[in-house]
Amino acid sequence: MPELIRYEVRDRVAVLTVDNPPVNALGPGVPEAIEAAVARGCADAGIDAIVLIGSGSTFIAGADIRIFATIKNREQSLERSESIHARLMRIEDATKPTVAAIHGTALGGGLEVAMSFHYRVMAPDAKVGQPEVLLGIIPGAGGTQRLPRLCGAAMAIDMCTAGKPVAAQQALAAGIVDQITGPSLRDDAIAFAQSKVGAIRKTRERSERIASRDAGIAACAAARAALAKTARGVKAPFTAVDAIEGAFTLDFEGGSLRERELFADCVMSHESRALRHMFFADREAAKVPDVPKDTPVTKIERAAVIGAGTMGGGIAMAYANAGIPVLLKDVDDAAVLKGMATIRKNYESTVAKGKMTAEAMARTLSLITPTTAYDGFEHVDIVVEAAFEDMNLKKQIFADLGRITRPSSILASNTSTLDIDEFAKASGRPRQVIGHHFFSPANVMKLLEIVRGKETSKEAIATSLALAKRLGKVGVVVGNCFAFVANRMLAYYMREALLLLEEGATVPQIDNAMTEFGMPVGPFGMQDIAGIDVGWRIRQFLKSIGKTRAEGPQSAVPDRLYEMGRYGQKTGAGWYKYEAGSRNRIHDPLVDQIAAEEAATRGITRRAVKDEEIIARIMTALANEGARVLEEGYATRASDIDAVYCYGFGYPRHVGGPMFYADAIGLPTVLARVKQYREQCGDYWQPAALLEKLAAEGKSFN
Ligand code: 3H9
Repeated sequence: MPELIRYEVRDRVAVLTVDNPPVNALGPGVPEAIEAAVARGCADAGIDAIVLIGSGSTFIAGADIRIFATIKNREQSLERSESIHARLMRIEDATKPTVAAIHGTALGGGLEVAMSFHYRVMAPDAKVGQPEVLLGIIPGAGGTQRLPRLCGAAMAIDMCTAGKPVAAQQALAAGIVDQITGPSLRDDAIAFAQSKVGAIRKTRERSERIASRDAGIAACAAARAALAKTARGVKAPFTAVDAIEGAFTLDFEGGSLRERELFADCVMSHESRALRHMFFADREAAKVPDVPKDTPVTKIERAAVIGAGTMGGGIAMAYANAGIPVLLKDVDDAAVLKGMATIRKNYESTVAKGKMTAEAMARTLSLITPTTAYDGFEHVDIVVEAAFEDMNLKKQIFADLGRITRPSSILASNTSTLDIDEFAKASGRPRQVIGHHFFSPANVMKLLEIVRGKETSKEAIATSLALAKRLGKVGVVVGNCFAFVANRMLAYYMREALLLLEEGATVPQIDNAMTEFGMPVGPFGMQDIAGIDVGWRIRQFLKSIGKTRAEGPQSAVPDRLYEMGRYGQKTGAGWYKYEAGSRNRIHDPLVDQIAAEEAATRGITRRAVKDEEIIARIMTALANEGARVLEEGYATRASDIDAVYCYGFGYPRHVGGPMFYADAIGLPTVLARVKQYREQCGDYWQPAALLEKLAAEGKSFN
């Protein structure tokens, strides 16, 4: 068994090094080992003080998240938290001063351990945080009680409800840590510990920041009111506030007990199961079975984007935001200047919102160089093509790129519908060609669908995954099927929404049902933003090659809107009406009338449709198509599909993605629904073979 804690002595200070790679999580044995090492230091006459430090890249990243899945019920959760609570009390009762020395991140249980030490010092680039809400839980080892004692109600609430880590300067100013160290954290922590010999200070006994009960209660009330607007559909942030309130209304023991009870409620919730699933889904997505971890990766130092339209501009911003210089090429000055003006406007609006400084904007903008020629393309490590969806145009571009760029450059396409292998052939360098499908707005949406062609090299895939992380995105590798995974599934989501509309639901009813479910915007509101003309163009292209977006009846309602010039928000009308200059969606009975006419043409008797049916049908369509994607091998695992849908279209992470949601309902139920809809709606509902197989075997997708 490797040692989880190393115990060394330097100048009468015991240095305890946690060694539990990769992130020193508090897995089985780690809290016990910390307690034992602290006790050893206290018992050792040759020791005056104790320092706890992490090995590798970080201090302690919190509890081992996998452990939560082993908690069977509330009682077991209470037992386990009581045990860690008692352990941290014993650590805090150390008879010699203890110092936590933080580098990397002290998160969740990691910060809780640090707060049970008498002092904390941190490296200038380290961060501390209580990110538990992002996992649907709250701090469960005294965080909601010790943190307010260090930094007061407002900051504790902020940290525990938003989950965002705070940087060293802010942590020092707030009183969470006592010193920011110089270049040697270890040496400085030892010196700091020596300066505290004889000075024991227990966080749980500190009262200055929680002295005003009324102020604490008022801060909690204000936080609840603010969360009611921002934290829709999730419970954990509210629960964190309830727990923090206990720091102001109860003594330490009472507040800690309340925290443990609230933690137990959270850890058993669907919200927590779903968010924990998504935590691992994000990371699993980076693992591609036939692309080993040690596959060589090209460091992307310079990039180029072709096409300065909405997507190309957004992609250039994503690169610039990551500090990568990027050439932005379009056919003429007018196009490229228009693209640059939009980019500038986007940054200006970020600055106006206070989310970026003017200097940072100038610095970032200076990384984007507009051009109308291929000059400089010979120096770039990657080109992302984001031209119009036209096969011949794109093939020409890839042929040019194959000639102009260095043999090692990656040639990526942002196509959403076209065959990557055709571009690969045209380039003459198929191993370097790959799909990089961004989602609009490309500088914001977190998904990067990485599409591997027949001959794409492992190096190109590994480089794309590393690049996605650098761009702040979740990269998911998918196969080269029509529309890839995200848009292929979206087609089924939209098909069902359109058919429900013809059957008698209204546009606002369907949109509201889906936003109540947790989507940021309903299917029709989303199309009004994206442009009904965009969908029309894709349908025309598909018609020309004898395809449809999704199997099943094709509603004619979107074409009727297109023919009326109703393209969505940009034309003041689409699925909704809009008043001049406003994005407020207004229900338009004319759309109901068109839907009724099309229903009559298809012989459908309209009826009242319940919200539950809307959600169930749309979710079943997604899961069934997701199962087909899996059985055809276009996604590696179900959780990749969950990541795709969450990060590409804003599917609520706290629900866990469409495949996780199906697992939660139970695959036999999902299968029964498919069969029921086949009876009710027609033979276009056919269960995926994988769904039938897994349901019969009592298994799940994930
Ligand atoms: C908690 O503490 C509750 C307490 O209140 C109660 C205490 C009793 N557990 O992200 P990376 C794995 S709740 C298990 O790619 P980075 C991760 O899956 C916890 N595994 O690295 C990955 O594995 P693989 C509160 C973990 O450098 C590998 O480590 N804490 C954990 O980009 C590398 O991860 C958090 O929520 C974990 N806690 O980022 C912190 N953390 O290689 C969650 C990571 O097999 N963690 N792994 O795919 C993070 O935010 C980031 O991992 C961190 C490093 C910033 C630490």
